[in-house]
Amino acid sequence: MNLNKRAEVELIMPTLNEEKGIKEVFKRIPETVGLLIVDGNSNDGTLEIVRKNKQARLIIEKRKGYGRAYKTGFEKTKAEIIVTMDGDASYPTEEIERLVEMLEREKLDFITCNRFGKLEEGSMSRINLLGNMILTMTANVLFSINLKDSQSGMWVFRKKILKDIMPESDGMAFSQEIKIRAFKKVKCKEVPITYSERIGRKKLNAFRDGLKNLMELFKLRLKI
Ligand SMILES: Nc1nc2c(ncn2[C@@H]2O[C@H](COP(=O)(O)OP(=O)(O)OP(=O)(O)O)[C@@H](O)[C@H]2O)c(=O)[nH]1
Ligand SMILES: [Mg+2]
Repeated sequence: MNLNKRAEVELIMPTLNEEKGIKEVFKRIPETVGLLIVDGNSNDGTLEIVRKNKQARLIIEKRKGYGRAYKTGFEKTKAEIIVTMDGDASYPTEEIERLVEMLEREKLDFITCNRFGKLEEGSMSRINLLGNMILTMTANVLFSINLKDSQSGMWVFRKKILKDIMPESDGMAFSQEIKIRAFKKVKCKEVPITYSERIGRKKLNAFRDGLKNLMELFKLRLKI
């Protein structure tokens, strides 16, 4: 696939106070990829850093939530292929082009990246590991799917499928919901990647957010 036309592939990244992470991510994004930052009105140096980056378009989405940020980003992109990842440098930007090519070559609609492919030291605490296992197993049982990582934030997919798989959640549960809907409706693949320790301060509370995601799984089961 020719990735020279920037508009074709856009990396959409939600950020909330990620000044340290985003600096690192910016150094590693391939030039062929468009970049859309959906910022939750950060009060550290994130906005300044994004505004200085010529490759990046910036949207400020004041409404709270990871899912809300993606909904806004998905509405605003004109790209045919969307790539997502956190702004904390934990995901492998160098894999973007290979994954887009895989999407095209294998005529897939949606790729989700499995962080357990190669989990670098320090990238996931034991409580997060356990939480991930429980959430992924529950999702697999409830929805008859076979994911290895239901919480990964790196996806590569065709924009045109959004009408069939758009999640309702505004929060962190957006991530599991988009995968569940995708695996039920379109041609999907889960691909192992390397996952690194995040740069910058952790904001999630593993226990509270994990439990919330678990409840959301049961609620979603009643809907689809
Ligand atoms: N715009 C926006 N971005 C958000 C919001 N909440 C989180 N984010 C961003 O969404 C991405 C995912 O959040 P993280 O805190 O990294 O979640 P996580 O990967 O499960 O947790 P870590 O293990 O700490 O990295 C990061 O780039 C955050 O900055 C929000 O309310 N609005
Ligand atoms: Mg993260």
